[in-house]
This record gives sequence, C-alpha cells and structure tokens, in this order.
Amino acid sequence: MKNHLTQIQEIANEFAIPGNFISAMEVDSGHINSTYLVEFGSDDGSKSRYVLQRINEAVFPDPRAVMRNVEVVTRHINWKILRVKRDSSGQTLNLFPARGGRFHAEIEGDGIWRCYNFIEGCCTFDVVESPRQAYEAAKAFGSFQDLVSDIPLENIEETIPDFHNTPQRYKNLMQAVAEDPLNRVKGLKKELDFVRSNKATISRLIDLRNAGVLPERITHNDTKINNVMIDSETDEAVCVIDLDTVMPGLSLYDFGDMVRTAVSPAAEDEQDLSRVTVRMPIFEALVEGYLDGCNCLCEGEIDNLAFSGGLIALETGMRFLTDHLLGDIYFKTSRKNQNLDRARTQFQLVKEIEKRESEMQAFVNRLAKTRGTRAAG
Ligand code: GN1
Ligand code: MG
Repeated sequence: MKNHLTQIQEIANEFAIPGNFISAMEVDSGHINSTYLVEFGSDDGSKSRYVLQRINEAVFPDPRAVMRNVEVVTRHINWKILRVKRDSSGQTLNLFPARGGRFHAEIEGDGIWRCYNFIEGCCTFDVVESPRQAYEAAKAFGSFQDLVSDIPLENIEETIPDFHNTPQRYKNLMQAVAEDPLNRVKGLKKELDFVRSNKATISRLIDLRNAGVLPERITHNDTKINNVMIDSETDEAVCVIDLDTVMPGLSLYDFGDMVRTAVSPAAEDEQDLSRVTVRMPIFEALVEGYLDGCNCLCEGEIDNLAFSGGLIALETGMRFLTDHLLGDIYFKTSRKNQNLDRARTQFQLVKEIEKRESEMQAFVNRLAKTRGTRAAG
C-alpha cells in the first residue's frame, strides 16, 4: 500500500500548480473535510503553499454541485473586487484547475479533491480574544454578504437541503431519540427537556421568511469565527474561507453563527459549563463589524440580530446531540462524548443569550438608529 504522503503528492500532481512538490502535512481544520497544506518549490528557490482538500461525500452528497457553487462564488468575488471595488491589493481564494479541465480532481477510490491558494501571513481563532478580532471577522462576513449580493439566486444550488431549517433539525433529533440505536437517550432528560421547552421559537426565522419579512439571500452558512483568516501582524481580516455551504439562506443564519462562535470565551466542547458566558463587548463588536461590512440589512433582519445567536446555538446543539445519539457519524470527534459536550455548551449558551437578549437587541437598536439604518429604535 502506498504511503499517505506519496498519495497526497500524486493528488497534488493532478492540479496545475507550478514547480515541484516539496512536502505535505495534514491540518486540523473544521469538523467535516480532510485538509492538507502542501508546499511546492520553483527552480529559483521560491516556495509557495497550497491547500488540498477532499470533500466529505457523506456530508455533501453532490460534491460536484458544491464545486459549481464554489466556482461561481470565487470567480464572482474576484470579478467584483477587480472591476467594482477596483482593489487588487488583498488576497482572495482561488481554485486551481485540474487535469481534465475542471476545478476538481476525481481520484479513483479517494473521492473529489480541490486545490486552493494558501492565504499567507494569517491565522484563525477558535476563541475570539478581543473585540477588535470580533469586529474584523464580522466585517469580513458582512463584506462577503455584500460581495455575493449580486449573484443571481438561481446560479447557486442548494447542496445540503434544509441546512439551517431549525424545525427540521428538531424533527431529526426527535427521530434519533425515538430510534435511539445506541441506547444513549437515558441520562439526557435534562438536555431533551430543554430543547422541548424552546420548541415555540424554533420556526421564527423561517416563518418570517415565509411571511416576506426576511429576504432570501446568498449566504455563507458556516460563519464560524475560525472561518476568517486574520492577518497575524495587523489583526485585520483578510479573507473568508470554507465556501462549501454557500447557498440561498438568511443573513441571520450568518450573523447568528458568528454570535454562537464568538461571544463565549469557552471552547465549543468545553466541559465546565460555568465558563460559557456572553461577552457583551464582543457582541457589540460583531454588530458594528457586520453593519460596517454590509449595508443592505432590512428592518426585519436588524430586529432579529440578537435572537439569531440563540437560535443558531440551539440548532447547532440539536445537531451535535443528534449526532451523539446516532454514534458520531457526522462531526469528526477525537474523544468519547465530545458531541454531547458540544451540545451541552450550545444549550448553555442559549440560556446565557436568553438572559441578555433584550440588552443585546437594545444595543443593536441604538446602533441602527445612529447609523440611520432605521428611523426609530
Ligand atoms: C461544521 O466544517 P466546520 O467545522 O467549519 C458544520 C457547521 C457547524 C460546525 C460546528 C457542512 O463546520 O454547520 O456549525 O461544524 N459544517 C457542515 O462546529 O455541516
Ligand atoms: Mg465547514
């Protein structure tokens, strides 16, 4: 059997990367895809790095559709930055063509791979350290919203149906509870009672969308704070990554997931729940950054910014709990009960956000008013 590195070198050779392969290492990024950082060298001694990624087919049943979406988004953003913003100074994500003329390589027995440029000089944060980082990350996701706002909705496919359909996520959890294939439901009464006690609010955003209050947009849908590359020297956000879930959605899914992943100082799988709290200065920086990045939010969106954080935390908690019940088949885990711990931190966060929600929304209203985003707070 070929060793792993030789295999990665062969996959890298499928892409139009200049120079010679030097090295590859696996990077631990995200709960879904397998990612490698590969280095190539040119004859003049210069080196460049690239990101090779295998798309997880268990999560993305149609990886070619994922690639079509990513192609549309990366090309459009590049066009818009050059022709509308007239700014060619920053780093953007680019796909490299593969043998056969597409932007992905189909490796027999080893799935679908793609290759991006590596964004140099940056780092990502699992836990936000300062309001400045929160502001920068939120501004980057806001700008992303603005950059993709003129892609026709029909150019983007729904690659994971019902991805942020919270009532559907609730049904999936209840089905897993009913089936309980690993006999894990016992001992989860507290968690399940908590979820059930929130049933009344889970359809709020979808109901508002159906009523025409919230517009459907092209959204990122996975705005975890570690999906923004931050310049290591200046702390400025450089680029949003992880475009696989770009789909038609609601801006509040994006804002809510930022709140979920940024406001608390605790890790996503923290076991000491007393560490899960809402840092108001971080929340405020998220609102300021998002509104600075994207100028297009309507009244209904502004009204639900604080609510969205709790909803996405609840939704993500239900997804982690469902996966725990089904045997950890969706999210990568590195230890026993990690998905259960992740679910518990999310539910704790929902409670903390609920306690502060009116204070959070009052801040949003004040800020929106001073910016003239709306007439009255
Ligand atoms: C997954 O790939 P990553 O870790 O950025 C998941 C998100 C969840 C997140 C929870 C395609 O994102 O929806 O919010 O884990 N992505 C997919 O940490 O399901
Ligand atoms: Mg992801």
